[in-house]
Amino acid sequence: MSEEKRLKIAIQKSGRLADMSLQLLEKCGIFLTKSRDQLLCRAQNFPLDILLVRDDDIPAFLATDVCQLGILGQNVLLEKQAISNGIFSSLEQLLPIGQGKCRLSIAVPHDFIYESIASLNGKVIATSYKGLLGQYLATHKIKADIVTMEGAVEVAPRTHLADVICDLVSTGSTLISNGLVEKDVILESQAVLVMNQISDPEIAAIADKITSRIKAVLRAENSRYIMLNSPTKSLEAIKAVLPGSKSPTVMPLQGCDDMVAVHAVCEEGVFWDTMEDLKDCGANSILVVPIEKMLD
Ligand code: PRT
Ligand code: ZN
Repeated sequence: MSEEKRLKIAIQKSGRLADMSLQLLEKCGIFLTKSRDQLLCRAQNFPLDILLVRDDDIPAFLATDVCQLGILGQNVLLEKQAISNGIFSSLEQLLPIGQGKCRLSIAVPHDFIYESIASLNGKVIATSYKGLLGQYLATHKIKADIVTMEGAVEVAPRTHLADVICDLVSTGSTLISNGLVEKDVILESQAVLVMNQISDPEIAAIADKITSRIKAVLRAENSRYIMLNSPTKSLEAIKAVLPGSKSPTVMPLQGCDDMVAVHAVCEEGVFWDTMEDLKDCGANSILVVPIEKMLD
């Protein structure tokens, strides 16, 4: 009997994307058997193995077909593509996950006079992203020296290792506590699902299935189900206010000839402002509920 074919997906073992990646797979109905301390977890109910590794290693695992899918920051993927001569070019970003958002930015000390990117000419820039930074400087025709650091990039100006830095920023508090000011954003990044070309049709079918489950989970997470009662005459105004909803269901309300019930899936955020706008249009009994699963 031939062995069942299984797809391998690599996710970060520990760090900012680790819990999110595992939870995403669990929300796709995938349950793991082995403990997270191991390198490889096996899904019980899906032909999927999960490799728990450092995020920086995921592009190489993909490129060498050790795994076929991976979840990692765009910043890591694009940097690997920038510094290598084509070995990562077949890796494709399938979808943004909407988590791990950050930006790769140039930041300078308070007393550094930064008028434009040209102020970097002749300066020393510390970074862990020499590929992306190098491309950015070349595009803007800036000649600067790049000092590569693996971590603690933010201390480089204070220790006179560099004049300015290029590093990931999310809240900005690391920059502030190191007396640095963000000036230029080189890249807006977030976690992405990445795939390498798959030649085996059975593995490709598993990849399609997991990808469409991830898409469905992300779509459901970003969507809300709205229920409200509307005066019949206000229906068009109310439909115009419903965010990201294509064709709401409209039903009669028993005993109220001039009112209807409206149910809609809204694929955009439903904020208090939206609810207040709906109320101003004449809606009442407005209910907004989360959606657990969604498949077209
Ligand atoms: O061990 P392993 O190599 O797997 O992990 P790692 O230490 O390389 O990565 P990790 O877990 O720190 O980050 C994983 C991914 O999270 C990154 O590749 C980014 O895609 C994303 N991400 C999102 C961030 C940040 N936000 C972030 N703020 N990665 C790093 N930072 C660092 C940044 O380098 C700086 O030191 O946080 C500091 C700045 O944060 P703020 O909030 O003070 O601005
Ligand atoms: Zn890393």
